[in-house]
Amino acid sequence: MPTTRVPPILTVQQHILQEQKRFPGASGEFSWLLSGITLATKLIQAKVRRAGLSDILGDQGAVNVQGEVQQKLDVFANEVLAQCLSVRESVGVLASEENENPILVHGGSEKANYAVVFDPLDGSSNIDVNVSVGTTFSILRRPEGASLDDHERWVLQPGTKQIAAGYVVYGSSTILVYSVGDGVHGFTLDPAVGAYILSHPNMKMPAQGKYYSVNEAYRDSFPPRYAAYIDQLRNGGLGHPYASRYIGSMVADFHRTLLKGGVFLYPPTTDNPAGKLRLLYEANPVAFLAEQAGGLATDGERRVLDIPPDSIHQRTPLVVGSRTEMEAFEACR
Ligand code: AHM
Ligand code: MG
Repeated sequence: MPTTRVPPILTVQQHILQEQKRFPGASGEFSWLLSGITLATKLIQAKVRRAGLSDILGDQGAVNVQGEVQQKLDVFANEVLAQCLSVRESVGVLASEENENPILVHGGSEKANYAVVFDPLDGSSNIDVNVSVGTTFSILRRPEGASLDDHERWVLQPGTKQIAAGYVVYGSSTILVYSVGDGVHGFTLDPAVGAYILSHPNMKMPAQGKYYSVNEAYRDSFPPRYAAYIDQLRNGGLGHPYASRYIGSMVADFHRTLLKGGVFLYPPTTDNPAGKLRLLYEANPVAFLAEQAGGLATDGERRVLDIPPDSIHQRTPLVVGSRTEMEAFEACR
């Protein structure tokens, strides 16, 4: 009698338990912490999927710390992540794009060892038009000797200190991509069973791609180096003329760059001389994943992961992508 074979299934929870062996003595707390993120992103994606059917589209009528209008979904995503993470005892500090100051959780429990920094819903301008948005996160260990109420110190660490980072794209499917510094792994949410299943093990960015990704409308206000670089990409200087793709959600633009290669840029502009993207919860997770996948990330002058942060919502220019495109950018001065 023929038997039905079930292909091997690895959920993100099982994967995290395996990866946790890299943290001797972590005794389940790290996987419990990450399960807070997976639960929250499942709740967020459920809301995103039904956005047009419930009263969740549009702005909240408030402005966040960046001076940006908060969308209702921004606020929902922020609250869900804060709730799911603040019941994990190992989490001491949370910092979010949507909150001016870091939040101390558990009133400062001695058992708390980690800070989680996140952008709950990246690509807000795309929410109302049914285009991909995402969540980015970065996990940092409590620095040696940092007191429980010195929460800025927990968070203001360079990207090299991230012990895990990742993102979720709420796109045509929901994909979670994360790394604990041992390669990059992608999990697709199976909506029928509500579990993230390993679909992209050990992701590697191709050494060269076909696309560059930048908001070219601002080109006249980029420093001259960026315009020269884009010209080089367009005119075949790297072996072939590049095409362009720009979604306007960093997570989605980066996800394509990770899978297909190429380069994503958010340069300094006249309106945003330090770039628009935030170092701690946007550029750092993406730079960590890019390097883990064989790519590179720079602010134009320095490796992104080496930038010492001086404020929680600090912005940075970002150029991230495949080796060939990044080496060409370095050479373009
Ligand atoms: P957000 O976190 O408020 O959504 O802003 C970040 C987003 C990125 O996802 C995207 O790369 C960028 O803003 C797009 O900005 P622009 O419209 O200036 O191209
Ligand atoms: Mg955002």
